[in-house]
Amino acid sequence: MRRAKITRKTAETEISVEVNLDGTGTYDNQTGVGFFDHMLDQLSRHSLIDMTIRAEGDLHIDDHHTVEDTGIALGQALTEALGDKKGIRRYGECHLPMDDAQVRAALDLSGRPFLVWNMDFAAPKIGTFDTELVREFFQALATHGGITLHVDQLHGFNAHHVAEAGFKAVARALRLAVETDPRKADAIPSTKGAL
Ligand SMILES: [Mn+2]
Repeated sequence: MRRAKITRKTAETEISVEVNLDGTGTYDNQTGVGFFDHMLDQLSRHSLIDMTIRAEGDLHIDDHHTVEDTGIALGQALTEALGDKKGIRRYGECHLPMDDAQVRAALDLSGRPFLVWNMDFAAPKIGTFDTELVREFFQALATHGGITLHVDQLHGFNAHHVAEAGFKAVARALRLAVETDPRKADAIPSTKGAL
């Protein structure tokens, strides 16, 4: 069963994340940050990873701790659900267009966290949401999910479209990477024998 549940509590946030890698993309995400919930829903729907996320953070300060710590907990949940990574495809990529925006995501479930980030938001805010938090989320996800993650904006001027294309591109790439490769379902996809 490739599932995990993580709970994480600090002085700044209290978060629970449940994932099922072999899901159908059903989700119930409530962080108190509307735009972020919208993005987490996209991440689930387009990766087909079921996600239930609850976050209660110090939103009276700003959204930063809530967004970053949700990325940490989701990364930890992915790591736990993937286990020894036996049989997975490991790599995934996607060019995701959304109206004016196109974002490319390429990732490796390598166990070696690394983020390459080439996104340029034309506006500092989407509604009340700080666009710089998109990077904070993916940095936390890559670090705690053990993901080598490259996200590149190829086109786009509307910040909502660019952000959403980014989440969808990563979702699609994740879907490919976590899926089982039926040609090699019994082996860890590395010549080192471990990931
Ligand atoms: Mn949208």
